[in-house]
Amino acid sequence: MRANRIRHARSRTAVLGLAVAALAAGLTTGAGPAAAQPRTAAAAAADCSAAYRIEQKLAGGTTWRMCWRYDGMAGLVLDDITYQPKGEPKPIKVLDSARLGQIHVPYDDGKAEYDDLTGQDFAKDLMNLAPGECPGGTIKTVKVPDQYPGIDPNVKGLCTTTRARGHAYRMQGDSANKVYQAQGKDLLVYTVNQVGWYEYMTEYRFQDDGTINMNVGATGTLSPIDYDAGDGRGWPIGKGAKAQATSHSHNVFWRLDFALDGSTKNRVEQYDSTVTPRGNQTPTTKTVRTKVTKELAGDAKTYRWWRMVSATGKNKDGHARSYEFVPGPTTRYPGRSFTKHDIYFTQYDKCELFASNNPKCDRAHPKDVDKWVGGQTLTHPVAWVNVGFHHIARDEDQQPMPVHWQGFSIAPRDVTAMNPLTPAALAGQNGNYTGGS
Ligand SMILES: [Cu+2]
Repeated sequence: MRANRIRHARSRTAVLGLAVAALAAGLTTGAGPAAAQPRTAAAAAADCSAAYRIEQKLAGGTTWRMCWRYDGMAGLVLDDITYQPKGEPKPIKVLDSARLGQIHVPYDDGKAEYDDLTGQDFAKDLMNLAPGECPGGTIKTVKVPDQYPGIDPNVKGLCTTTRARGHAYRMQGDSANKVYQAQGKDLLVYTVNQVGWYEYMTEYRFQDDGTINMNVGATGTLSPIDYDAGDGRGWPIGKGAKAQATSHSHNVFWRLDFALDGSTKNRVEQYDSTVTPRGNQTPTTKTVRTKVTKELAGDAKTYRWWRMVSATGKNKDGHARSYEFVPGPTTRYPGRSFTKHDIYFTQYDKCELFASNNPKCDRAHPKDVDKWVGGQTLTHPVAWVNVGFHHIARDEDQQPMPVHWQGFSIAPRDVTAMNPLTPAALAGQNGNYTGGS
């Protein structure tokens, strides 16, 4: 514990020092701090021995399996994620890998801008978890790659546990007292990483119905060096008009490499619905599919959604398996070209790992995700999801700061022929089952 305090006190000082140095040099981006740090060696091949395997069978009969590893910049990476609901003879592959792609933090006064993953030691500052914050679960020891000398690289930092999420479904049966209901369970996998005064929770929740939720929560402490924004760029959090915490954005990117049914040759589809008013008659709504065959910078809007479709797998109804992107609330930051779009689909390139200030290419290559949308045909699409949160501090943010969450889900669409949690008594009710009665 003591070592940890020293370590984090040191890294906070380091962040502050570098930020000040960057300001003194007239820099307004995180490029300075990033350049000052050692580069991480290329990721080693995934080790999926027992210590790196996560397998959880949930109460509803669904089993999730995956491998975890820890990247020197991205932090927690989940590989080879499969979903096996009850009744499926073998695991159904969903993702080759799920990871954060960046946390970009620009301040409203224009004086600071950070790329937390590639420039601020996000991964190195993995936090030890107290037993009480992983109730009913297991805290695994993570070895942080390329840790600074003198700092213990082994951190009890990865929690895997299960959590209740309330109703999975409810349905009144034919007889008066028959209620079909089930309480849903999630497998929860998370880490906590400190950046400056913030602590970020990186959460993956795997539901027993096949949905995966990916969220980042920010908590910890408001940055105490930024308490002087009195010109509409901050909010007073001390007595009267004192201590104006500078507002800022947290723009979080996730990088998802799908491999539905074990193949990376997935197809991307966009759906748009148009509602047509008809005077006093009920309006009609028509939904149109657009195949996304080339790289895309996608803009969310109402009545628009995307899905990733398996090139090979079909469910028992003969429908192509897919996962649908379900957006969470977002405030899209228009200040940088890479944050201007909500989702990017790029052709797989092994050096494209971070959505901004990507340091992983050893060849001339653009640094930001928007520049990777260049008209290539998508034969192996990688999805980048961008969720922004504009943080205007409030009195309640101290102290500690309540967790504020941002994220999204991917939900199965036609992965199974019915609700994977369907009780046996209703298993025949697929399609037009009431037609004959
Ligand atoms: Cu914030």
